[in-house]
Amino acid sequence: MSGELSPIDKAKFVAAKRAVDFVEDGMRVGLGTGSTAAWMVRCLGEMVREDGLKIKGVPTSTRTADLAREVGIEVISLDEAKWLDVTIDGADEFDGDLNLIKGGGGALLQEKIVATASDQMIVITDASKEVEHLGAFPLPIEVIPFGWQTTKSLVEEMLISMDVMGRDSTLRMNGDHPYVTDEGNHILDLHLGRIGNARQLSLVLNQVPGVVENGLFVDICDVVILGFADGKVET
Ligand code: ABF
Repeated sequence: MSGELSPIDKAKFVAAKRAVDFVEDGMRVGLGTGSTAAWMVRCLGEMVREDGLKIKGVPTSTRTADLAREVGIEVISLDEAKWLDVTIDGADEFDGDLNLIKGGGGALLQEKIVATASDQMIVITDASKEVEHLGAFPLPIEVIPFGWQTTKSLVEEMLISMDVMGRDSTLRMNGDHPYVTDEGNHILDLHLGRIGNARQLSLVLNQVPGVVENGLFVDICDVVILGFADGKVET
């Protein structure tokens, strides 16, 4: 499967390949979203088809659900699974405390729900995502469409009192139209530059009326698996 891959894709592939070693027969597995998670889904699909691995997959987006079915993984809903043995997903940033920024792929809401409903969350990524402080990557928050501009203003006002460097936010677009999540919501990307207290910011953001969830994953990730273009893996 790994054929002639670009260096970044090779790094993603080796991280994904290492992560699926944690998946055993009979497990209920949360399937992440993004290009790294897609490699993991393909690896699991190969194990299902060629080694007879018996798992049930709970996807974190419609695009992951489509890929999982395509590669032969039995897909069930989170309500059917009730609880998961492990979730494997990507990230946009991770810090030394394994706190994450996720949501670059627009799936943060389902990703956070699924990761939280798991015994273990494994992040698969590459060294470029490692940061000393979260925040250089714009923090995605999911907001309902009703009054989103008011929500945006309330969020920016709230940020004035928070330990962040920047306070601007932008509505994520999909071409000429606002991006729409699987749940029919919009995404605001917060250009914070540097986040001083991720735990506090995550709690306060979700108090703003209209905000559904934010892309800060605090105390959720258990292990980060780093892949490298030379085939090396670090956990
Ligand atoms: C997803 O993985 C998103 O939360 C995050 O933005 C993305 C990272 O994408 P990639 O693996 O393509 O770098 O879970």
